[in-house]
Amino acid sequence: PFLLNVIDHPDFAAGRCTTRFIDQTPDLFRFPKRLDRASRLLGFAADVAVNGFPGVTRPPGYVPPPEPEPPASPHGSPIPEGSRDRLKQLGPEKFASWVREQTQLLLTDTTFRDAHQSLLATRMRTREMLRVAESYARLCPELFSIEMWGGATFDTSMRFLKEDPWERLSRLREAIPNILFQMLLRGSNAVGYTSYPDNVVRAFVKEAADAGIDLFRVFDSLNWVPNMEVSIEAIRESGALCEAAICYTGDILDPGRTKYDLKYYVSMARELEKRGANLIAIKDMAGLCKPYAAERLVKALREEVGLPIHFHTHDIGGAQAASVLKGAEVGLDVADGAVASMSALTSQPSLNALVESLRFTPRETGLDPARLIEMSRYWEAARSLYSPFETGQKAPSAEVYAYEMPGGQYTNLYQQAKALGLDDRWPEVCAMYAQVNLMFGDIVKVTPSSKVVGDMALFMVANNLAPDDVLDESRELAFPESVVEFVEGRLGQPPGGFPPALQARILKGRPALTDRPGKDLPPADLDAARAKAAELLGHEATPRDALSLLLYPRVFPDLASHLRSFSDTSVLPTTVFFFGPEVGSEHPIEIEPGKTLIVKLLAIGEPHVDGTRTAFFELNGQPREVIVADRS
Ligand code: 3PY
Ligand code: ZN
Repeated sequence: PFLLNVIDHPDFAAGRCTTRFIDQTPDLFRFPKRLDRASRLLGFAADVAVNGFPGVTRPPGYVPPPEPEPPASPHGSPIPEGSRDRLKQLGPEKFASWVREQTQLLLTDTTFRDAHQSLLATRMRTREMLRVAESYARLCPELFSIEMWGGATFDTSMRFLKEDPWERLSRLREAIPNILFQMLLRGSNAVGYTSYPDNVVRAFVKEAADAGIDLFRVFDSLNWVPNMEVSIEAIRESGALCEAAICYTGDILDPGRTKYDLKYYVSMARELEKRGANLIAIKDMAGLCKPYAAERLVKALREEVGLPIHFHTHDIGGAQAASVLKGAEVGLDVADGAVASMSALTSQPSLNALVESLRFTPRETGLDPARLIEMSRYWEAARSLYSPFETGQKAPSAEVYAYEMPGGQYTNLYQQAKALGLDDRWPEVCAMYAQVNLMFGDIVKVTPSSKVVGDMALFMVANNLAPDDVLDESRELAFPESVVEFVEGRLGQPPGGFPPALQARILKGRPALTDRPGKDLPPADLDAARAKAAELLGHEATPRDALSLLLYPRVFPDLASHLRSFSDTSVLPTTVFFFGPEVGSEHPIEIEPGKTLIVKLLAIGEPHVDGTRTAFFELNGQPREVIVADRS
């Protein structure tokens, strides 16, 4: 291969080579990977069997559960028409009018995204989603939408699950052609934690719509509408539905909290309507919109805005199904729920309970409770595969109203606190979270602004600082990077601006942005990113790969390297992926349609002197040995 590399090299072919050509042309030594897919998969399986999966502890006495069986659906029969067919027939505006005028409470299923993001640290693999996808298409065509992408899933797929998020989208799309697909977009933060150049946000929206997203729920983590404008425009251009969100914080019923009152939310919704939204979402990420507040808010929004209202909440405190129902009484158009076995606590209220609650009432949902029970059984079995990621939370939180911490953050921040040795001071961290919010001027807390509040709370508890100490000029404090960027305006502007004393103290006289951060970011070079992605992947890259790299410049190279070393490991059953194959059990692994490998791990040898071990496999009945470095 070396000689061929030389002869095929464009510089050599063009005669541009000197005697130092070989020394100076390192890519001559990049040879095509010789290992076939089976060997690479065995390499991965052996590595996990010997070293474990990074960050995952096998629970004591763990017996791998069987793969879940999807509900039986009339396979091969025509797929019934659903909301997506209606959108195609009507287009976004007329579709939105239909939503507003019809009488059912329409329902979104969040099980594929927010439910596992909130309950299982976003660890659900595409495999469990694909297994049940066809059943959804046939058994739940009455759903308004399936939320299945965006939020933290993009990051986690690549960083942790070693999957291409685009692949999840397109494969699910193929299996569920009839129901709207919905994603959560963080405005100018796209599916990341920082501001991206406008051309990246635009290209991302276009690709996501092409790959199958029908409805984008877009929000800004400070409710700053200018930060949503590029996304809103790009979504409208793509032909998808634009659902612009108002993030709910505070308590509109509390006369003592006037910053986020009913008027504030109504005027924000009006502004979003003016800017071209097709629907308005109430995004209640911390489950603070209690039943009577939901009633008042939905009623006002329905009266003051001409768009359908879609309510998203987290059942952290335990009262949120009541909020949905109170909203439904005053004209709420769409609500989010998660299938029962993936609902409640930090997740959404139970879809099954909402459907049952509205049976035989004017807002009946049209979904079949018996079919939803079957879905719940499926997800219950799927969830059991992810037991290492369960938080152990057993009951609703009584503290959520005091701390206003979003559902998805609670467990994350706890892990961060634990890593700093602050887990025994957790109540202090929570109380500090609430104090930091006030120090920051009472802000909306949702990714990424919630992370800033959390980082500051940890910083203050770890350094035994009270809010007054933070403002004390005589103290030399190295504030967390995220906090400095926040007061610099790199996430945008909070309502009412930054508290001037705090901003001056942290920036030490440096100027802050007052405009959209994206406005001054130079456009990203999409072609260069694609070329770089190709180099990392070792084969041609798509514009989607380029976006993955631009959004996650440190994560994508690791994913690419994983794919080169081990091939696409999303084909492995979940228990094999996280824990390696059990000795003696046989695993059929379909690496492509119609091509299945039968893998059986026979034994793992004792360590050799060089620190490696041999894993003895049977592959399709033939013995195979794999040498792995033992790093355990
Ligand atoms: C996300 O941005 O991931 C969220 O779920 C915010 O609530
Ligand atoms: Zn949510």
